[in-house]
Amino acid sequence: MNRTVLITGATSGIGQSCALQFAKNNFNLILTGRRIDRLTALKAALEEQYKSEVQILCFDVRNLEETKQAIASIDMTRFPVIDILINNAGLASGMSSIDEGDYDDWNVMIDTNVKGLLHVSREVMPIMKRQGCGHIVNISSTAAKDVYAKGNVYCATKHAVDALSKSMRIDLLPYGIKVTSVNPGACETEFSLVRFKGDEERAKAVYEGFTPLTPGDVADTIYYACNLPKHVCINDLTLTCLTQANAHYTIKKTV
Ligand code: NDP
Ligand code: 8X3
Repeated sequence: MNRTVLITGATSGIGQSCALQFAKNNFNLILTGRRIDRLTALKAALEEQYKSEVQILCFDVRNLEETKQAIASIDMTRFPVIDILINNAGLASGMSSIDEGDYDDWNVMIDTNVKGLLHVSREVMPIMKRQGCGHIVNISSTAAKDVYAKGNVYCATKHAVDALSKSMRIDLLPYGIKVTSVNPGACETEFSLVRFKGDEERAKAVYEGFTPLTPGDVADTIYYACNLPKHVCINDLTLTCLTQANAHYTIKKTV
């Protein structure tokens, strides 16, 4: 019987690469996001190319009612066990000094990265408890470990994800549920395009002069962490490209 992975934010970047990586390895997939056209196309492509069963759930993780309904609509006959939840949906919105921060940007980051992750987890954790097994992978960031100039609220949301991963690990320990925090550094996806609200030049400039992580690199690492022996759990895993030391120190080339 194939195992099942539920990936939030599968319409782009790291989430989409995870969908490919797990499908390639015969997982069944429950994929979420807000862009239905992308979800539909991804489902069709994966079902054609691989032997995976795919259910798509189109909802906004910020909306608790939508989240509850979406998780309740999982087809338990096709997906009787949710083996892995990858809490990946997230974003940065804007980049400004904290004294000039935009309230709407702050709300969207806090509501998505913190409350959205909590909404999905709160709906899935009881299912995993009933199963007596499960693995929750929270996609955090190097921004959970350090802060950088003008990253203030985004970094705070990822620090919160770090705290939630640690808390989940303690509270879920009796139920045999693994919790892993994966903390990538700069990775070229739609992340910067979203942060800079569609400004392609500004987004591209973020990755100029060095070789950032690819979403495939991050997906490989997540896949590795999800396929260890039953008694082994990676708690916390930080990965960066060769020229990044931490959230605020990246060089353009090695000597
Ligand atoms: P992308 O912008 O490429 O992907 C983000 C995904 O999140 C999309 O699928 C998007 O789907 C989904 N998403 C965003 N908001 C919502 C929402 N309200 N409801 C449901 N889904 C949502 O960025 P990345 O792949 O880079 O980001 C994935 C995660 O990785 C994020 O948590 C990010 O913070 C983290 N990260 C990224 C790094 C990077 O450098 N790229 C480094 C470290 C961590 P849709 O728009 O269809 O809803
Ligand atoms: C996303 C990467 O460097 O913008 O977490 O914080 S960074």
